[in-house]
Amino acid sequence: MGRLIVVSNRAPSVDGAGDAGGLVVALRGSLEEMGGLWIGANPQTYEQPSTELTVHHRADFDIAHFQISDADQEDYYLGYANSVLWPIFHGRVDLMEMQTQFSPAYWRVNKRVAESLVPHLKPDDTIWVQDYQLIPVARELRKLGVKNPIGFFLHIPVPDVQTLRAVPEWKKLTRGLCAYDLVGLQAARDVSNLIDICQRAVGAELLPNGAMAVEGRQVRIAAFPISIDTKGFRKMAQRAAAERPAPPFARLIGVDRLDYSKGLPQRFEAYERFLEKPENQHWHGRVQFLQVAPPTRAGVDAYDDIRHQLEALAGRINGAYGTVDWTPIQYIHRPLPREELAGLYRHSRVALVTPLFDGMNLVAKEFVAAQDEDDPGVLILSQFAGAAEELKSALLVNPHDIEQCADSIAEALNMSAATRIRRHTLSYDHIATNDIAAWTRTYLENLANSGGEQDRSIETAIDRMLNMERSMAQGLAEHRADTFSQSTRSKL
Ligand code: ADQ
Repeated sequence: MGRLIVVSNRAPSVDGAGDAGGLVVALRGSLEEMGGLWIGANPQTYEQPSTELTVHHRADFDIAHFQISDADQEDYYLGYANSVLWPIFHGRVDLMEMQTQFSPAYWRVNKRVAESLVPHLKPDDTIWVQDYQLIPVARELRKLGVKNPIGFFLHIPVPDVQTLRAVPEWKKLTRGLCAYDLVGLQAARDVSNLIDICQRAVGAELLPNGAMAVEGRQVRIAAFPISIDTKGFRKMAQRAAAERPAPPFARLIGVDRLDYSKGLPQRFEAYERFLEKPENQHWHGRVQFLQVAPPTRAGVDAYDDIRHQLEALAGRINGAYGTVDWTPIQYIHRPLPREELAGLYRHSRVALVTPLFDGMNLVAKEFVAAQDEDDPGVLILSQFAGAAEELKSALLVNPHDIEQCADSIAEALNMSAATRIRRHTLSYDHIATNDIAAWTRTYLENLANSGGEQDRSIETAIDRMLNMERSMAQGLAEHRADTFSQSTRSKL
């Protein structure tokens, strides 16, 4: 078995600090077992970047850095990746900010990453590229004659074809994706969007075995919903919660990077509406909403805007409803350590995970993992998070529907212990089986079977999509029936 070469925008740190959580936990086992190399941008930028990788040896796997220039950091990373691709892939054409130098920088950096990688490759290596910053890497590697299996995983959602067409280079991006052997996506909805895009952008043909045929080669597209170290997170939450007392009020919690895709203003408005409704007055003074939202991508205008918007909303809510003894909303604008977050989740009655569009959303899974199974909290989850295809026993909401979200907060706070336990058990059992180790294993097995002649024994993109859609429809029906019977009960 050859080595695993992971390529991502950021590599783990050389000293292992900050490994907890995220992809490192997911991939460390495979990197150790297969012998591995993880390639990512050097956190420092350079005036004259070198074209060679600098390799560092860690006990578990090697890390190699590529260098990018100060200008490329602006144009490739903050520019094309985060001001064009991020908004478009999250359906926000209105927030796309295109400048002429962005797109050349994106392809230039990706070409350089491919060129710097080639001298380090061995014929039996498997390459796994991560996320939207690096879509063109496989095509650049193929141009350089690389025949190794190359996989890609997109952590963010795939928009519909009309939205993607707003990017002038939409066909070039699609061709880039088609140079991989296996494109892994978060959810069934993404698979169906990407199949449509490939057909329209590059005339790809869907084969009976589920692969897409493009330009004389085949690419497989399938959903591999990412997950967490469920049991590890649960233990951490138990430990952390034991160290501090539960709060004297019912806590609602939201934990997000401060990003416009996360639906934070709508969430604040829903909480405000919940407080405003006469039937919820008895919760005043007995509930508190804690929102943790550290800044990201400072310098991109859309992020500065959302920050100001939230500060104003938090001030408005506290000003209108707060008393000397009660602060209705607590807003922390910096990251918290994972262990502390885990304890806070466990001591919360409700989690508000209400993105407008999200690849997966791991906070939803972390909240479920952290709960006390005998007295669990309730997850309010946006139907537009990839996680909604799996966590069907959550209270699913449309984050744009402020009234529905406000009512869901009341429903969650008033929910009986028996219903909370039943809903939590369904979600927990799902993520206990489908954890991060299962994600990595399934993806790599499928990638191993994807190169060259297609192996018909693996589940095809279409099979997966249809199965997920079927179970999604069933889950929604169950959820509706459950919601219906509860609201009927409460009216009787
Ligand atoms: P993100 O958009 O960063 O990731 P998400 O999955 O919610 O979104 O969070 C990733 C991690 O960051 C979680 O482990 C979470 O605990 C941590 N985190 C978030 N907010 C935090 C805070 N305020 N303080 C400390 N830690 C915080 C992208 C996609 C997602 C996809 C992931 C993984 O946008 O849709 O789920 O990648 O594929």
